[in-house]
Amino acid sequence: MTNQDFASSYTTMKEEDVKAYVTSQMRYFSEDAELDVKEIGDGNLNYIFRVKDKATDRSVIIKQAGPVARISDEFVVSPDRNRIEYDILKLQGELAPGLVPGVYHYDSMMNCMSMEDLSDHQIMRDALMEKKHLPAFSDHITTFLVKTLLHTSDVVMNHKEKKDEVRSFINPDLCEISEDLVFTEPFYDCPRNDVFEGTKPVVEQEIWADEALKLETAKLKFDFMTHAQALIHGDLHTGSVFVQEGSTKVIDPEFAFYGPAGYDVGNVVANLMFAYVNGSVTMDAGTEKEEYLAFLERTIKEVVDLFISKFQAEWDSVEKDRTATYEGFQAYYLDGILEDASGVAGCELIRRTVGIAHVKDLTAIEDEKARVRAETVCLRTGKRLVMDRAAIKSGAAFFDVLQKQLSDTMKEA
Ligand code: SR1
Ligand code: MG
Repeated sequence: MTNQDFASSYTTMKEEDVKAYVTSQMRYFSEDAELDVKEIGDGNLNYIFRVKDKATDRSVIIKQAGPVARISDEFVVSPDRNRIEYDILKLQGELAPGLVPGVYHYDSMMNCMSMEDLSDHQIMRDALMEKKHLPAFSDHITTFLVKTLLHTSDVVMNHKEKKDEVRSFINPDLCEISEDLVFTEPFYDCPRNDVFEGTKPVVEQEIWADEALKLETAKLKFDFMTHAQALIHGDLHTGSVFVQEGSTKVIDPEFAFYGPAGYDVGNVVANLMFAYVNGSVTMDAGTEKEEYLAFLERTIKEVVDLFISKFQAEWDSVEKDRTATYEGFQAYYLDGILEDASGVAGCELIRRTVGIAHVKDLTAIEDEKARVRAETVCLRTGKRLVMDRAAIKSGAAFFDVLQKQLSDTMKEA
């Protein structure tokens, strides 16, 4: 492609096009630079290219949104998600410095953006599959959550400016995916679901036949669609986090929109639970297993408890809407976030087990019986987190739900 082509018409780029794009259009590298370009994306939606100058090792990431999802043409998704991702990464970088990658430019014609290369980091889900301990994660992620969720809310923001932000981050296609994949399809025998054969009886009896559970998921879905509380990441699972010793970077906020703050907190907790369940059924008994599970237990509890204490401290230190200072309002507001977090964690545990978009923590379990046990624990924990969400208000309370379902299910085996 010529420079002119990049400026006047969209094309889904291949590695060769990216080489031309970064030199002639972006002018990030000189024309004679010897570049190594690799498509490294393994997500469900986009194309990610790493471009590296062989001589200097200088590198950049180009992320391009196509008109349909990578996982399936069935999902027609507006490329505007790339603009949303660029804008929110800039904002999150200001609110939570050092906890997101740096972004360099956005191109509305090619629906692509460039950003910092985090090759020295590893995707957190992969690190957890390798049973690595990440002791800094709970502190980093709770700072990210508190700063991004509280400071984009009506508690702190000028209400008119906040409404402008709500408009700017309207994200109908990506929200539709979550409405369908998280809150709707996993709770009935939807053709798009992908249920592991051995787990099917549990899904049929304990999820699809449970009318009370379905009612609660409907409430959570309508809350997701109508509660424009804060600018949420919208897909904060462990595949959306890069880690390195002492460093955490939250990536991929293309599902961002103004929604319930508890959605992000719940997703983090649920995905730590997947790692815990994986470790429980795949690791041999011994010190390594005990220490790894103890690290995860501590992390699950700290994510909730540090979120609560940092949220309270931040709330107390910032200038707020007058009515938000009334006695009891902070507790009411935080209670609502925790209740949503529990409900969403529950839906995430169920949807990643039953729906189209799985997690490696479950699918990589080779032993069929162990996988069924792990999936059963996730389904039952998810159900309790949804049903009992009004009473789950601490890290210990979240973890207790998981531990009880794990021990009850293991006894059945
Ligand atoms: C069609 S996209 C499927 C899933 O991948 C993303 O990471 C989101 O979690 C979405 O639900
Ligand atoms: Mg993603």
